[in-house]
Amino acid sequence: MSDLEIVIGNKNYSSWSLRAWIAVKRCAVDFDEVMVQLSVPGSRETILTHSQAGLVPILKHHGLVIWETMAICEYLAETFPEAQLWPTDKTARSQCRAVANEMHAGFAALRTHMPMDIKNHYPDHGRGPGVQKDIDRITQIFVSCRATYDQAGAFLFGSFTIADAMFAPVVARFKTYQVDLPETAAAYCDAVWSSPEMLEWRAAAEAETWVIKP
Ligand SMILES: N[C@@H](CCC(=O)N[C@@H](CS)C(=O)NCC(=O)O)C(=O)O
Repeated sequence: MSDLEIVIGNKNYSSWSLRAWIAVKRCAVDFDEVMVQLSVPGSRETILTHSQAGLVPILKHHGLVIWETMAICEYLAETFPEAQLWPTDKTARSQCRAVANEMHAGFAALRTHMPMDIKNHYPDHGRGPGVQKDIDRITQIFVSCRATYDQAGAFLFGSFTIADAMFAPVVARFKTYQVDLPETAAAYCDAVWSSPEMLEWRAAAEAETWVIKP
């Protein structure tokens, strides 16, 4: 049993859980995982036994309970600095924080009309009002970050950061709903999609049998 525990929802569907989980994985420390099956009778009551906010993900460490994905990511970055979850360079860090927070606070149309559903493929679905505008802005972020940090590695700011954790479920949505992207943005999505952590999460999502109807 580890002193670090993450409470998450179904891996096929819970986009916020994926963000926090992938950040924990990048810290390369032992942790326990508790899964709460979402959208079944009793889900909310079970989550409430872990956190009064009633949402996953939740991180627990030495008796401390942290809810909200960005707070979890910030705590991980402070507790495990060797993981370099934020870029070390101040300029890059400011931009990384900006895009990570933009994701956390925005893109409601994309989140509404293209819910994460990792193991399925819906090429003709999800193009609801406002979705293309969100896709365009996200594409702009991907292309601009890759243009700036191309030499430093395959992720938005070179090596993997909290920004990549925040956009990991967006990459999954782009795969499920077959969103056409310019070459550099598509290459970035492939880098996230085929990263070891994402492969592990995807395999677990594929193995789940629960179905949540939109
Ligand atoms: N603002 C929260 C959002 C978390 C959230 O909405 N989690 C969803 C799952 S992805 C949830 O717990 N839903 C409760 C439920 O489906 O019962 C965060 O950043 O962590």
